Amino acid sequence: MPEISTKWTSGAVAAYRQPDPRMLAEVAAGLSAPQKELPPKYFYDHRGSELFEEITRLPEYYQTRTERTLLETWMPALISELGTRSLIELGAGSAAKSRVILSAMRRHGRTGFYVPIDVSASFLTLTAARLRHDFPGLAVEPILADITEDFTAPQELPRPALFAFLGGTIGNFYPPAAIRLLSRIRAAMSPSDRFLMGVDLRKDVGRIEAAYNDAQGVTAAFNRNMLLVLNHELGSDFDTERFSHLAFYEPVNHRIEMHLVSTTEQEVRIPGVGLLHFAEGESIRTEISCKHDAASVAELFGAAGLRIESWRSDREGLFALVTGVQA
Ligand code: SAH
Ligand code: AVI
Repeated sequence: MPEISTKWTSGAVAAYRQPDPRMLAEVAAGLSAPQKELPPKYFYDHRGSELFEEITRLPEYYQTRTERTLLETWMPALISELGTRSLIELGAGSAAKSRVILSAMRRHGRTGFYVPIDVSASFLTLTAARLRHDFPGLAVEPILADITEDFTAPQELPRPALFAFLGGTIGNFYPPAAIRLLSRIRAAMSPSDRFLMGVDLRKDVGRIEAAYNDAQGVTAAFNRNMLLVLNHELGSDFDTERFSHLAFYEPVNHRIEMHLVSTTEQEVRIPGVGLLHFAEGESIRTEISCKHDAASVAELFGAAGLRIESWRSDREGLFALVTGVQA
């Protein structure tokens, strides 16, 4: 049995002499748009996943610790009430917070079934190995897949299942893509299953912007790492020193935008794409991180055939955990 079923053959495992055709096409399309743009999934090679873990521990990044407290407060009762036997998690990363759910499942006598889905290949392998070690008896079946594409959850899941999408990662999707993803999750659910999603809430702009402009520069390193991923996977010659980190709140669409700004006029070569020109001050948008409220989540859910069942947020209204059922 392979340790990981590969549903997405990414550049992450290919040498740059044979670049992944999908990656090449996405990069070519994104960098030829008037506002140059790259998909945020390309942050996450092993180093990118490690940098994200560092972000989660930053004092400015309130999201992870707030969501963890919500999970610790709510999961024991929710898991007991639902009788959850399987956890399927999209964009699982280190699964650090998922352990709260898995512990609640174990406490209720269900050793269970865990399916972490992620694009970050070697990090996913590590996460799976650590969980197998720490949760003896837990069946861990990682899936290397791009959740912006069709992905298939295992058919024979012990039910009821909980589909989890934590961390506020839904915010990294433009609304049409978010609705497509939520619709696919809904299609994979049975009536007894639940969807659990973490959402970063709209709040004081200063607080949000600080979370993406940390004093230690970890978010800046995470942002620049995308250029190193491109250099490694596609053989491009981005000089990370010539791009600076920019993150700001865009109030019309309620989102953080992260950009890499060219600090000089320069040319960058990407084999298979060509020579790209950057004017001084021209940027590549590398990520959006949409902030939500109950109405915007209800809208996304409604468009995907889901209905909000319950909503929990912290006292300060920083972050929420929401459960959904098929509408
Ligand atoms: N759920 C974790 C990690 C969030 S970081 C937490 O809450 O802390 C976002 C995660 O989603 C990363 O692990 C990244 O590798 C994964 N990811 C990003 N884009 C993805 C995509 N298109 N398909 C699958 N996984 C993706
Ligand atoms: C994974 N995602 C929810 C993070 C976010 O906050 O949008 C990624 C991130 N980007 C910069 N810092 C963290």
